[in-house]
Amino acid sequence: KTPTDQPRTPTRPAKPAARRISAHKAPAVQSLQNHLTFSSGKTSTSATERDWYAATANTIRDHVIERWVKTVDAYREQDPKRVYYLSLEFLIGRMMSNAALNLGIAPEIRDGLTKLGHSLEEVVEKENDAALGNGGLGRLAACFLDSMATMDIPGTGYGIRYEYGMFRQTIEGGQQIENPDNWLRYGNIWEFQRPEHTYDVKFFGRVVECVESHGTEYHWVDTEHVVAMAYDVPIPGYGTETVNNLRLWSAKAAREFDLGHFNDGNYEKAVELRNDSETISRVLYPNDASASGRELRLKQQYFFVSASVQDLLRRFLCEHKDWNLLPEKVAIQLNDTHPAIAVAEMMYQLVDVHKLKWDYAWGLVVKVFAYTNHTLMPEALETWSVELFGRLLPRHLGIIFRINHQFLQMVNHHFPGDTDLLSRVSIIDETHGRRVRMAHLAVVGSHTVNGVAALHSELLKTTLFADFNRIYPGKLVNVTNGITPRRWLNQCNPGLTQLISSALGDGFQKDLSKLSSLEPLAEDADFRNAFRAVKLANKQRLATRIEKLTGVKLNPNSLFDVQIKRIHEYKRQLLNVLHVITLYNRIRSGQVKDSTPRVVIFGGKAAPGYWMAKQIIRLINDVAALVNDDPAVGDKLKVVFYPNYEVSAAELLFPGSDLSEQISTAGTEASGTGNMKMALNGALTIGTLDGANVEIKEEVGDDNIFIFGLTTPEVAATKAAGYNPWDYYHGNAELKQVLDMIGNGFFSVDEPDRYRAILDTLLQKGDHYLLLADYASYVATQDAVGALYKDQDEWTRRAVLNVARMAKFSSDRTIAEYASNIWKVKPVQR
Ligand code: B1H
Repeated sequence: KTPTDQPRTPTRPAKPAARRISAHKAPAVQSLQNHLTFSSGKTSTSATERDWYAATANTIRDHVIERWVKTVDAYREQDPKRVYYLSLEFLIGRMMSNAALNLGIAPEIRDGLTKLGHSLEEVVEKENDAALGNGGLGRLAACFLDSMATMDIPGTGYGIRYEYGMFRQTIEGGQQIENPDNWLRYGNIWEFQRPEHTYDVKFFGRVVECVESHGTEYHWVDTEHVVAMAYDVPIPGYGTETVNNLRLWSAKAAREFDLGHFNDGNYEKAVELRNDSETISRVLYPNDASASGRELRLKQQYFFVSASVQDLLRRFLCEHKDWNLLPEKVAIQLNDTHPAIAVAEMMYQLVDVHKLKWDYAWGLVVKVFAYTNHTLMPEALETWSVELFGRLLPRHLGIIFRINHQFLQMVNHHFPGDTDLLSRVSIIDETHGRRVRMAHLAVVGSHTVNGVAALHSELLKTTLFADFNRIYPGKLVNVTNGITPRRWLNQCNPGLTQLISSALGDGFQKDLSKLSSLEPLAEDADFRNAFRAVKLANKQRLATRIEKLTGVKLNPNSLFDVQIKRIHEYKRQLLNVLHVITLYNRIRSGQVKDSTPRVVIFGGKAAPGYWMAKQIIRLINDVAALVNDDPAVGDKLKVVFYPNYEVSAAELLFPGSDLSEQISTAGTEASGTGNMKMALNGALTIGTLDGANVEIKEEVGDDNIFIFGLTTPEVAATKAAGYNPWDYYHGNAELKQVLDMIGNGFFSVDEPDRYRAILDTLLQKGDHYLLLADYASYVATQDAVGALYKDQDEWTRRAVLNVARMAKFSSDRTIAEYASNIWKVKPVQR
């Protein structure tokens, strides 16, 4: 007899009763109407589109909450090892469609809305992106949350609930204007305020040494306090009951903080100071891959780290008494050095607050932490002046000094007399004023340090962390980045998803290796036609949006050549522009009779203080204005700058791309993840042997990717040999013509000198990113791209093979590697 044959005797009557009113039993229509009435206080006649969004989101949220509370219970009962992902950025984007997809209720929600006379597509547009990140690093954190939940790994994200996320970009007169991202204006259905989870975070003050019989105690006194209040965001996994938690901290003024002034009768001063402390979580710093160095940024870092460490230790202590268990129950991943101060905070909590012995505490700390490095760019390596650090966090500076002292003693023991080595690896840089090197703190405080693609990890071992690789052999490893196929295939590309499902069935969403079964279909003409039709429809959809946003009308049969990412010199959007102008000149001079019609699309934000990046945006727009209006060019070439590139825009742009531009100078892009999203959506890559492009090439095969340019060793050799950009300028007539046009004001007739500085960085200032050295190779490769595109059948065959060979780049694979090699955490069986 199976258990189901037994008559059911309800042992706990409360449970079945609760089930009867459970949300997921109610049909979608009923629930939508209920929420419209009882959550928004509207009727279908008074409801706005935003009210319908709220009703839809609330309906989906009910299903999420049911699983969320059960997940919390399951974790409490099973007491598994947990992983805490500390990140100053979580670039989540919209949550509603993703939740519906992951829960498997998208069809019934769509249906319900249709019955009520609305469309899911319209309603979705009412949701603001949660843009709590700059670019790849923040989006990676969001993909990791999705994968951890999908794989039933007990993972929690910790970050900041920025009141303003990434600025919204508008283009005025060709130039970037930054507008505040007031994303919480109409409330946020996806967050739950947790006033019961608040922590005091201390700043400033001084340290008092007390010599006791058992040793010296340090008391951090006269501090200023800020309260961190938790806001929880549910993270539903795909095809599982698991819903994990993202806990974001918001700064609130501490009560005693203003009471002093209040009692003095200075009410206004009290309110003013409130404002000051709440500034900490006001806004995301919009600098991708560069450190800001501002005091408020260090405050943000310590604020969220301290709250998170207090919170996870509280949870640990609720369930355990034995500190020896800490490394068996807790793994903490540092997303770059931004949360690296957690190493010092954990020592502070263990030694000063919980009174553990220093050496014992340190042994625990190193077993708990691991650190991911995301960049070799020198301007992104965080250091803080000892003066600022000591003023803001005097006790933590003392702790770091002691960590450093013991570390340097150990190094000196193993490499006696190598004083250069000691000064190179010291956590305190004594050569540029005294500065705290956060990367060194992170390496010393972690058991494992990883790079984010094979090439990047090798470069870490041989360059940035070469000394550490000698001191700690085996500590440096690689974990190649990945992307979640739920958002970046299923959600953003329903056409391709349906085509794949009809060929292979479902299942690839949770096991991307299933895509390999598409390989034989690359040889199937019917499948290729269907694949091409999907791509065309996606391009049509994109073209419609672009016309609405920019007024530029596109021919969807053109080759859509797309570069979307943050604007940075190392990413070389400017090299792309040089190619665009080359094409323009060829068309104008009638050199090519039947060139492949191209649409070159750029998208991305420049850091507000990064003048050169902003110049590049302006140049793109100036070139676009000229090219798009030139009747001699017509459909042969169009140039578009897509404004306000963000996650929701990416979801439209990746599926509508034919050609993926991944053209950074070799050795500069740690990984890239847009490269993976493009290929997964059936674009071919034109790229350098940089970051994860190297591994994409390995997977798709040399024939199915366009590789050009200098390799990393060649870049080094070229520079070592005394690179002279003028040689390339004089040696290539097309290049010279393009550069002269930029420099002489061809694209800025009203201000001929506008792009003088761009020209100067290339010719006078040494062309640091070797655009001129790679130009000829890039243009020749682009010619091959254009030629292949004429053979639509062959192009499509290769595009299908790209999709079929993307299994490696699922973030599920990435998370599986972190889980087994670094975190030692297992899925929770339910
Ligand atoms: C990446 C950053 C970054 N690397 C500092 N470094 C920041 C550094 O606000 N800050 O101070 C913000 C971001 N972001 C990117 O990480 C790499 O450039 C990409 O190549 C990589 O794919 C991505 C994820 O690993």
